[in-house]
Amino acid sequence: MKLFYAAPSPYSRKVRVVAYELGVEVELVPTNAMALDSGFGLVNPVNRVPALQLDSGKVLFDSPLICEYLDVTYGPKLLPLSVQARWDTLVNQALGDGLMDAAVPRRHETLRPVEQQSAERLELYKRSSNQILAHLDSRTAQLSEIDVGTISIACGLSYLDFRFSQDGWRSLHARLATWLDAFSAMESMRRTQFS
Ligand SMILES: N[C@@H](CCC(=O)N[C@@H](CS)C(=O)NCC(=O)O)C(=O)O
Repeated sequence: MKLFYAAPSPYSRKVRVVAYELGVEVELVPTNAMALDSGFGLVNPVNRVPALQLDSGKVLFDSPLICEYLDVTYGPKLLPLSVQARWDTLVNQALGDGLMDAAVPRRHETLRPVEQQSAERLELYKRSSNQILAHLDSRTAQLSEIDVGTISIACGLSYLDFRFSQDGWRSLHARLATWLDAFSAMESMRRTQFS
């Protein structure tokens, strides 16, 4: 199996951590999805990383779908089978993805020339992050399992450290920061650090 990924992509990291926790070996294919001449659209028509190409040639994309495929095929381990726990895990995954969905476009916005940046957009991205951080901080005690949800949250928070440490989210949400530090000690997190 080939995983088309980017080292700074939090969605890619989520899938890599899930694969590691499941003991699945994937061939990593570094991919710059943003390059207009990459040809990556022939692999993934949505043109985003991560994308998982199975040995059959079939390509799966969108990180929640890839994580579900991996857990159904090599688990179950990271997506609970009982209905209530599964919903809780999927909600947590959506919260982690929500952090990424705000932080990744914010990063792209900040890379544009200053005079072309939208102050309103930047504010909206920050608001989304801040709301998710406050929500998670009040629920840190419930983040006790290692599953797709907590992996997504950890990757989303680490991405904030990677790109926006100047926000100082750690000092505002000390419980969540302590949780992330403990989670990040796992081998799967240490082996997939952003670069
Ligand atoms: N919902 C997608 C989001 C993936 C995504 O946005 N990936 C970014 C990199 S972090 C990307 O490939 N962007 C390229 C583009 O938008 O052209 C997922 O969960 O996999």
